Amino acid sequence: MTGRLEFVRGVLSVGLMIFASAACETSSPNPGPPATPGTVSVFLDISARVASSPGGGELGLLGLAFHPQFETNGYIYVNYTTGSSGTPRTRATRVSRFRVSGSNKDQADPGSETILLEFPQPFDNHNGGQLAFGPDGYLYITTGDGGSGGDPQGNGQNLKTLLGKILRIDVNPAAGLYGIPSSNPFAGNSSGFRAEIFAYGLRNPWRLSFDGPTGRIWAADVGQDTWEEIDLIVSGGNYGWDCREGAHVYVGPPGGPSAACASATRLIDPIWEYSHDAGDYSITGGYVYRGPTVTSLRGRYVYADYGSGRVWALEYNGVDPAVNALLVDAPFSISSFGLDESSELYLLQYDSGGGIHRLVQTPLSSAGYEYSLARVFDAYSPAYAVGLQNAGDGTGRVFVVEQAGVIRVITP
Ligand SMILES: [Ca+2]
Repeated sequence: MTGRLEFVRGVLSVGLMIFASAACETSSPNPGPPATPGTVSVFLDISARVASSPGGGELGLLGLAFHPQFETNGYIYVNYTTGSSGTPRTRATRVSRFRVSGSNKDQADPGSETILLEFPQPFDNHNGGQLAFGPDGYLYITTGDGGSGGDPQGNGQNLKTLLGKILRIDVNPAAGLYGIPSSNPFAGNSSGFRAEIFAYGLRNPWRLSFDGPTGRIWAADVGQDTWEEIDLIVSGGNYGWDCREGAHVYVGPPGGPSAACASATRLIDPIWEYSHDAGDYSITGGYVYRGPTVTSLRGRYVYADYGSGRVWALEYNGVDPAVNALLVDAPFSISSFGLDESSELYLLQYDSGGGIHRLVQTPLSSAGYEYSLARVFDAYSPAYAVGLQNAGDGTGRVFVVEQAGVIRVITP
């Protein structure tokens, strides 16, 4: 469907497992983050410069990352869309750095913006938006293919554009705004390829995460009309779009594979894909669980479908085919996942009065576990939240990204 926004609110589904009833919320069988509100305050408000479409659109403040040395330098990085879709069209993605206000680590200075990257968005959908520092200290940025449907500009396979990629930059350059890591796959090329590119052939990689113990980079790439996929990202990898959707040859509609697909080789298939046949239609990438409370999920990649609200865990040992398990079927859209400093995993309910939830495991009398969701920080109903991060500075705070352009800090 041309112009279909997959980042739209889906049909609410009925909870499959015992779901966050009041009793369940207050009598969690696991220790973990309290269901207390914490203190919530505005960390950064840049809504006046963010072009946003909360309530189903894909524009907005989409990503946040803390500099690995945030505790000493106070730097944060954000990814947002700006500009207008009118004539002339000025819609663009920005990746910017901000700094905290003086010594106040509970507030960023809106006047401290330094734009590192800005590039035009030919259509309003597919803006990627993930920012994350890797264990290598470099900043990874996911970008969408520019939008519409079927990648009409062929951006995914075009190494001369930043669209449809995973980028990697050095935010601590000797000179300039950012540097190109010398180990980037196209560093120093003489073909006109963008040296920021780390991997390509992506459609709309809505969330990417690192798993420390295995060193793997996990990305969830939203599909066109048929297949949602999970990729393990490697340097220089071509993940197929728009030659393939998932592990399948892409023929459209709309459009079809771009001309570059005729000579594209070594396409990397996802390690997992699922179809739209059962009501799912837009993958929300998560994290490999390494937290303290949901012990049965340790080492498994937890992710969801935005549209159906279903949450799964994928087990992958690097050799055998991945094994997938349904955990819960939430009665709301799930926009993103996040971690606190203890690596506890949260998921974000996407609506005007959203919630922050975590997974709870309950042992079954026979064997195994069943899973439910428990709402936490429950005095705060984040409007259209799309991200949750910790600062890694030992304070225990978490920061919630609201799509309209506000970041709030929760001090437990
Ligand atoms: Ca792919």
